[in-house]
Amino acid sequence: MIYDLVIYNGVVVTASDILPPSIYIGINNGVIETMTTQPLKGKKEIDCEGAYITPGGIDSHVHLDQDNAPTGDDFDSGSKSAIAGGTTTILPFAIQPKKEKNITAVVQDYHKRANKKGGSYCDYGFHLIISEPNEEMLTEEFPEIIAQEGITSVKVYTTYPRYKLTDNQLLNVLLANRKLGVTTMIHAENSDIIDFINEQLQKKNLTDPFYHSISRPLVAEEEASYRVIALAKLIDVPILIVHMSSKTAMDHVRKAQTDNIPIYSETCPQYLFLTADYLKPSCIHHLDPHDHFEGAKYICSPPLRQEQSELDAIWDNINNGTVTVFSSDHAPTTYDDPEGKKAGIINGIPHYKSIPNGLPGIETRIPLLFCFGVETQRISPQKFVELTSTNAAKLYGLTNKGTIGVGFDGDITIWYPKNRINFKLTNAMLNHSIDYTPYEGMQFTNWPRYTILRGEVVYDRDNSGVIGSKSGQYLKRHASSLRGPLHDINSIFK
Ligand code: DUC
Ligand code: ZN
Ligand code: ZN
Repeated sequence: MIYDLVIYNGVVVTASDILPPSIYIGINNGVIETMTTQPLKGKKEIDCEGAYITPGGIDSHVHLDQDNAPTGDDFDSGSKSAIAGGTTTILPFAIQPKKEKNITAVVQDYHKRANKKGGSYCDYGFHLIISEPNEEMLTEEFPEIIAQEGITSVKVYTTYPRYKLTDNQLLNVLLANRKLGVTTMIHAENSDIIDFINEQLQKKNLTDPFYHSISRPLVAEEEASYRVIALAKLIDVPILIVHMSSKTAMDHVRKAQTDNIPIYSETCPQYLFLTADYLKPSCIHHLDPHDHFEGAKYICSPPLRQEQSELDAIWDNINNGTVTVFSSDHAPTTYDDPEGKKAGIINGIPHYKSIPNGLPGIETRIPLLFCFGVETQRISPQKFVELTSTNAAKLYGLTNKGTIGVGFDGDITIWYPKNRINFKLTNAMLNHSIDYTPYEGMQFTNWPRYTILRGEVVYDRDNSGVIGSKSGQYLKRHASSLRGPLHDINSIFK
């Protein structure tokens, strides 16, 4: 038997195991057909030279082709960048603008966006962002979308006038999602605290990029995280709190998990690797000492935190199991563009409130955690796989993805053998359409050598980089399998 692709002489890592290097992986028609110690023959064969083999990454929090980021990545550049960073599946958002009543139209619009330039380099699905829920949407339109489009997750916000829901609206969404088996992702920051601080800063004319981080203090995330956990507890429904950056907020999640309440947590590279110092005009990591606006490159929400101890606490919560998924929150904006980060310079004065929010990171997410987590032995290889792929597959119902096993899609990342490469990252090395990376100058000790999407080598770092075509498929998803049956619903909510 000749397989389409055979991968051998590498160390296969799953979320639970590290297999011996004697395993041969045989892939046919895009699916892993066998894993055996018997040597296999393939039309194409890859000798991994003893390096790690991990499941293709799943980046379950990505913003592409959004109206609020006209200089950001679209599906073309964003998915290419994903592939070059070892990610084979992405879950971007389809966003309901407040005035748009028809969410089916919203999803159709995002299908068009995904196919605008001929499709995606990697597989993809959509989460839906709901900014104005109503009874008909939740009980009639949404069940149809789940059935037809396989969209089994919804993101909602506790902040931003454009998106935020009241607690009452949130409860209605949670109840509907419980009945439908949909996972709710929540952006948890207290909107009134942020508005209040903004007013104080405004009065004092404190508008430099750094004040963005002052305007969104830890306590805003802590309070809102605690509150949404309480709301989820009331309905007994799974939620994922996205992009967590605070130790105390993580403590709330850990306590809830200990009490067997289905609360999940997401964190992102920026909350492990960058402090609020990057927002200051004097930051030594900025490229141009004469440009006092460079802090704008690091504006994201929740903001980068001041204290290294907060970042260390996120690492601790990765190792103790509180963190469920590690996503990029790739929400980029070009720096040097009047519609990009520089929209925050008005009449020559920086105004942090007008600076588009978000960082690029779809391509650097996996290499960062591999180099500074696995290779430094700060986390185990299995934890790396769990956070970058397996848990996202389970949480978001990607039943063919998330591990290396017979019957699963042949989505695979092959690394270099240890100590083979060592380089300083520059933005020119990346495939996104953004003019900077927050990780410029960091020393990387590894990078995906090959990315394989359903059995096809789509990225070969030493031979032309991204070589795949736009063969990414739209993925209809299933209900989350991360948690077993819920308790019986309280009769007053039936
Ligand atoms: N929330 C996100 O999820 N991404 C970018 C900005 C934000 O507030
Ligand atoms: Zn958010
Ligand atoms: Zn986001």
